[in-house]
Amino acid sequence: MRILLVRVAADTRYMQAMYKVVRMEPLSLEYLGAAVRPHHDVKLFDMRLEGGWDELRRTIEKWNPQVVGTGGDTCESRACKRVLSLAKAHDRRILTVMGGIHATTMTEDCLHPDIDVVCVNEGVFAFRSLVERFEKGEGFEEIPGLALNRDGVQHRTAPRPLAELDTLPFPDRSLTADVRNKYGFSLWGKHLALMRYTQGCVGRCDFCPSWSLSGGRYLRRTVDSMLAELQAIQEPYIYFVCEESLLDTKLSLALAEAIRKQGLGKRFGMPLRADTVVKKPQVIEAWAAAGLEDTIVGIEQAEDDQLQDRDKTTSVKDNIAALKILKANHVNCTGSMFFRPDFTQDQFDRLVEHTIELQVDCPQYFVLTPIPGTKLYDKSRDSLVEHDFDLWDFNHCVLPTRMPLTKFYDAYMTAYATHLQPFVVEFYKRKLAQMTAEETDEEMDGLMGFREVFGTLHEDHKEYAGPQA
Ligand code: B12
Ligand code: SF4
Repeated sequence: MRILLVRVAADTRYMQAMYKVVRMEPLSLEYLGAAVRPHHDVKLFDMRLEGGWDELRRTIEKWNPQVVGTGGDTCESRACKRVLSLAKAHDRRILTVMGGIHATTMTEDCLHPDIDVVCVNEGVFAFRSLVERFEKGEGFEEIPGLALNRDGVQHRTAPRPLAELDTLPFPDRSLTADVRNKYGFSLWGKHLALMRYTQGCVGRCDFCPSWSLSGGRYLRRTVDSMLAELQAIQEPYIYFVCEESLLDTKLSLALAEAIRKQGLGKRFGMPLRADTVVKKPQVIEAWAAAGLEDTIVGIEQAEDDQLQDRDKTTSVKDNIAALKILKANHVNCTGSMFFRPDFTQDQFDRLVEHTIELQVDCPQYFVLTPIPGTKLYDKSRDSLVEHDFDLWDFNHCVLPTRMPLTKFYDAYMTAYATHLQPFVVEFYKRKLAQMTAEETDEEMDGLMGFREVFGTLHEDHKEYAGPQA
């Protein structure tokens, strides 16, 4: 069968700006490709790099796929639907499939006349069975983990148990061979590959869907499987798509040691909880020796009571101690912080001040968003003020603000003045020194593009006007 997998690009200004600097390989689609190859002919089309809607339409017309699959975040869900509508407009016999985080946590929103099948959670084995049965002309009711859209009604099949990570095939990176040199993660690293190492988290934060998606479990791969995949990756920089990479001390030490011994010369980035860093400084040390260069740490808030409000079990004390350990090991910390929509100017100022006290190498700010599949969504669904999923990108307010909208977004943009702090400038210098002149120009252009969008975020709201000044 001819199968077209599409990495969507949302049309919104924020996401378009993001794709210029944050453009990671479509790992989920590479997994799906591996699931059905070599028995089927698979093409992966990355809309961020290979052209927009017209080019996608031409590709569909020219290649005439029998199956089209796509997926994305909530803020990309409208674009996903449009991809599948384009496929159906070409030929209604094409089997259209949507998966990924939005399809998993808002399955009912994917009841759409141009979507045949919705894949809930892990997709590798579901997609393989789907394609096999479609080829034979058989029904899909027996395949666990799906929602089948028929005549305006959605039927759920049995739930699918999570796959152990070592049972998954390695992602098929040859599907992106032509564009791989364009993948990167802003300042962190160009020529960057993604790799799945663990899945799940011990945290139960109310704004995060990840822990419930893994059924509260922490899944991990073996050292042998990790090494085998690592050796096949050409890129020098690898980012682990975990929720929290180093929870398993014994495994983490063994993997770091094996990587160091192999002398692969790779650099690594991974997300870590502050309390993991604090409890396991020896693991950080071992990973720094193995090439760990960057982490993302959810600092989130400046006060313990605000962290507790979000069921975050790390504390301000953990955050302070974690930053010290990371700095001692020369590991850069990208700290993720969020502004609550109901923040006052003083609360904005306090969080920014805290970022400076902590000396977060690369501060990243977001707007607290009650994303589907979270406890926060359940708590706040009656207070939503913005229902257009295009704006659910963690940068627009979808809950009521206390400040007028323009003031809120002014304060939001002003927070990024932290990037002029000497310790952030040092981070920029370290990272830009690893780039070619051309990459530096592209990166700086991209970052300036973000600035323009950030200055006018309020203009994107059609539904919510905010309180009067
Ligand atoms: C790594 C990661 C990133 C990376 C890379 C992201 C990327 N898309 O390129 C970085 C750090 C850059 C990032 C950025 C962002 N992220 Co992010 N990210 C993650 C994380 C931790 C892991 C995702 C991952 O790669 N998993 C591994 C792959 C293999 O699994 P998968 O994508 O789930 O795919 C499997 C199944 O879903 C399914 N599947 C997926 N697609 C399809 C399609 C079909 C047809 C089928 C059948 C099946 C299927 O099969 C796949 C294989 O099993 C998740 C947390 C999570 N638990 O998902 C958050 C997460 C997805 N990110 C999130 C968000 C909000 C963002 C940002 C919008 C934040 C921002 N404003 O900057 C950006 C947007 C990036 C973008 N879309 O371009 C949210 C999304 C919530 C939502 N409902 O929208 C999550 C869930 C984090 C959270 N806890 O809230 N992210
Ligand atoms: S610590 Fe991070 S990954 Fe874990 S539940 Fe909280 S937000 Fe999610």
